[in-house]
Amino acid sequence: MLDAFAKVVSQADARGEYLSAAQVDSLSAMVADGNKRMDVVNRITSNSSTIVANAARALFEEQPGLIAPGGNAYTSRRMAACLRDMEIILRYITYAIYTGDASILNDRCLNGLKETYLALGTPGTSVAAGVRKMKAAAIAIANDSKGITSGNCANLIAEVGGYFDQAASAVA
Ligand code: PEB
Repeated sequence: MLDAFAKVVSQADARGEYLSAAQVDSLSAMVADGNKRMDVVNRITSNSSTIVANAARALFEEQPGLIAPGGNAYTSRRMAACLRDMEIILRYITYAIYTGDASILNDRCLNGLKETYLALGTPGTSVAAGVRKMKAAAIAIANDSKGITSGNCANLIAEVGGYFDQAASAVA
């Protein structure tokens, strides 16, 4: 489990060198944007139930077979497992955003998840579609300019989107 700082330090250590100027610059940029990063996580966290519920609703509307008899989210037990999985994935994505590094997301959540879904008969491509819906909702919430000082968040939002993309492609 790494964060953006530990990651470049371990890379530099592997070469037996100090951090490069480019590495220092990118860490400085991360520090300068630190409040934005915390704000983005805070917004996603405080809207997590809405993000999950709306993404699931949209997914079932698009793929009604999932909630029809025989579907993988049919019966309230499976529906609950599905909503829980989406919540878990979103939570690990917030950890990646906090730390600026996807290793905790990869190691503790995505690693082996595709195989788990295969074994369960859960369609991974449907989980991926659900994750992409959460991505759209989370980014809309994070980018909402109401009530905040406006600034350039393009890099940060691209990074956030990248974590959702990694989660979606890991299970599809
Ligand atoms: C991953 N999901 C399920 C299980 C596990 C995970 C390990 C089996 C055990 C259980 O039921 O609890 N657990 C989950 C996760 C981590 C973890 C991400 C990460 C750390 O520890 N069904 C659908 C949708 C999708 C879905 C496409 C989007 O139709 C999910 C939601 N996951 C789903 C369902 C089950 C499940 C289990 C329905 C139950 C399947 C079953 O028991 O038949």
